[in-house]
Amino acid sequence: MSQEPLVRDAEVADFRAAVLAKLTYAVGKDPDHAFDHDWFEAIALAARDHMVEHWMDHTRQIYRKGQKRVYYLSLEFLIGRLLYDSLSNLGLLDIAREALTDLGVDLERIRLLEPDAALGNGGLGRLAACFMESMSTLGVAAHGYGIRYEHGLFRQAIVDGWQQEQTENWLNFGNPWEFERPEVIYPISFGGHVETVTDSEGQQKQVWWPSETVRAIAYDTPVVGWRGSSVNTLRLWRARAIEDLHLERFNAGDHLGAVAEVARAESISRVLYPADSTEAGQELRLRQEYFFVSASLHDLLRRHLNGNDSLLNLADKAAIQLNDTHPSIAVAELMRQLVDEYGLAWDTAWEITVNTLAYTNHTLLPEALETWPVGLMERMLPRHMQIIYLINAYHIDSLRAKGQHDVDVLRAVSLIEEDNGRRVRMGNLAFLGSHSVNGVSGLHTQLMRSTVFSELHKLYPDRINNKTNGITFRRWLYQSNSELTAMLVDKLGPELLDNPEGLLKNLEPFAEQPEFRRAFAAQRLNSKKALARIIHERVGVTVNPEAMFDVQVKRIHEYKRQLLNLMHTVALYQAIRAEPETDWVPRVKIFAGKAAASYHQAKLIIKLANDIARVVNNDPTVRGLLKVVFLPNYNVSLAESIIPAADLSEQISTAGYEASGTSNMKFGLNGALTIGTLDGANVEMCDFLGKENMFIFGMTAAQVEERKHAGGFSAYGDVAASHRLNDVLQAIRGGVFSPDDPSRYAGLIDSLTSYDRFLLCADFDAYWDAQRKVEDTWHDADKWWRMAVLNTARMGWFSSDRTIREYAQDIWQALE
Ligand code: 26V
Repeated sequence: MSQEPLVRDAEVADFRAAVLAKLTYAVGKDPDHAFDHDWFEAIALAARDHMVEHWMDHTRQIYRKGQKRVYYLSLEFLIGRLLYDSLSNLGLLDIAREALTDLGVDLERIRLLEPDAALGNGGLGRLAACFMESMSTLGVAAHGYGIRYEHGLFRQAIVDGWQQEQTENWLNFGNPWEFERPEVIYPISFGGHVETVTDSEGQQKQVWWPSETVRAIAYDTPVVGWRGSSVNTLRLWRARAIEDLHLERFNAGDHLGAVAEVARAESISRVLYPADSTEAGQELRLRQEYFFVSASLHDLLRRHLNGNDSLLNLADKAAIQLNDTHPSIAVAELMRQLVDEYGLAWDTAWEITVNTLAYTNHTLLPEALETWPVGLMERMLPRHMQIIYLINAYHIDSLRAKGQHDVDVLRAVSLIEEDNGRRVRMGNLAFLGSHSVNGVSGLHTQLMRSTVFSELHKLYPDRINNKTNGITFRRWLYQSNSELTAMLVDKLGPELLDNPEGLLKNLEPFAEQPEFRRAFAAQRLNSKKALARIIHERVGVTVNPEAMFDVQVKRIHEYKRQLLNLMHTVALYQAIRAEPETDWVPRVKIFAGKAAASYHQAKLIIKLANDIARVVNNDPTVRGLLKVVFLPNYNVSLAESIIPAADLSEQISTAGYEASGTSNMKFGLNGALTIGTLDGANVEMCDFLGKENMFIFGMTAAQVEERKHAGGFSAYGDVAASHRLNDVLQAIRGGVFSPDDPSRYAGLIDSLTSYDRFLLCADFDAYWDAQRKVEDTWHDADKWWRMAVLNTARMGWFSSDRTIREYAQDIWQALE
């Protein structure tokens, strides 16, 4: 952006003055005695002031126009740091850098002091954060609603190769981005019983007499879009007890009892559930879900009534998107508020509910589909359980009325699961209570139609639709890879920054220019050197930045098949030892990711990665041709350092299991080549990039399904047919990597051969062959870098701006 030098000087001076004023009057420090953290706070507050101006303008505008609002309900927002995000979107990054240099403060160093806001587990939470940024960029009048967890996702330490979970404390030094709203407060109730009463007009009503009430208090964080265009709000709820202290009990001498109730109430927003899709939640999880849903619905209905005379037009003015089933109790809660609190008739309320709500599904894994025991629901939310029974009864009656008497069909579409103890199926509830049900990639949406929701899909054939995920290019390119961004702007013009979806493809011809390819490779080398320094600092391993960086970073899960990658690592290790003279491609295998605390198999895989790393990295015959690194505590900030430095992106889930994946897109955008299965959004990536620009291998989802039906999970056949696979399994099983405990992996390998649920053995040879193609390509540098440039050039469609535009047009009807 060219700018008059004088104007720019004035902006730099203004920002410097603003930071100094914040340091003095808000932080209470003298510049000569300020710590780095004081500077961070002062800079953040100065940046926040800029946002607030836009925020108020924007909010006033939405009110004035009566613009339709979008509410994104999500139990997770995996935000990361906000300093560069805010400065960059406000166009203040260079100005701030210069202003601070004048003060002798290094912005790069200060930026590292900000803790990640890790209010999410993985893909689903990060998607919510990307969507918030895109909604602001596109001017969608959006509000994110969630929980202000005091502790985000646990910190992962690696001790003797094992994962250890440590408490995360992101709020320890305060949070300069948020505004506490002590006046925005709602009572949220639990438990008790429901009574049928007859009102003065002889109408029967249900009255809920809860046994427990807590308060939800709002905390608002402004979310600024690209170029500061519009600023939306992320409103997170904190739980507080009704009374800070039970005084009667305290006075009676029961000092612990007096605070126990407070602790019980406030535990609701104490900590993020650290499980991903492996563990059903418990009672506290349901309390969290209901707590934030109830507060958010109260808040948005109140806002609606501020600008409208009635709730009858709610669906015209508000769209509520449910991020997975976690907020799906919203179906019953919206009905309850409309019927019990606002006195609407059931049918009217139902029509409003369905027209307002929409549901996104993020996983088909059966163990991840939420169900709640009927007994628990009856105890915690008795009125909601009644409402759910009523919804179910009307639904089943209407099907019978249409002639549907097939018990299998009726059982499949029921809200109550009968065979496994009686449980409420939250997926079916979300489906019935929404006008739109979407998947997050083409394949995933297809599988929703043919598997979990097949019967409901037959009844409502127009309801399921696809919205392939995307990522915000502001964070995942401009901020995390400013060097590459500068190169792209240099070739394609500054307009690129405002329209990467349209203009990135203009990079294609540069793939043919040797000089540009060299520059592209040289830039990658810079990022790799920076990552090599981080690796050395964090795990003490020296890696060669000229080697191929082969990266798999994501939650550790059996279906994501980090173990398959480790098996390849072992095969490669054995091959190098067997033929040390061959012209091997030097490689660094980089792994990172957290395992759910109770997911033993995933934790064992982390230990195996560390065991293999120790053996391989210290074997002199390998001569550094292969290094293995497990980087601890994967989070958004670490991802920002790793992704620009990757040559090869591993996206190797069993086909049919990864709903979309989004790191695949981040890597592709930054010019890494993908080795992957035809799963999730890899399929769409293949469509856009061309098959010849990816390394696709392995069984397709259809083949996986076929093998499943043939009962084919035994891997004895695969092992017998492959010497290489056999050698790998023998080595791991026999303790080559665990001499201190030779049988550590016997169980893991035995279960893999007898019941290979995720088909690692079945895909092993194909994966090995694909890895050889990767090496052949790497040897041909021209070819490699041509492909890399084309990856960046063709990723424009994967912008979350495109995704949000599709939601806004097809589901929300919310584009101006
Ligand atoms: C489930 C549970 C259940 C118990 C308690 C905590 C908890 C937390 C999260 C989940 C569901 C995880 C689902 C998820 O993250 N899916 C991912 O969504 C991404 C965005 O759509 C997608 O790219 C990934 O493929 C998909 O795995």
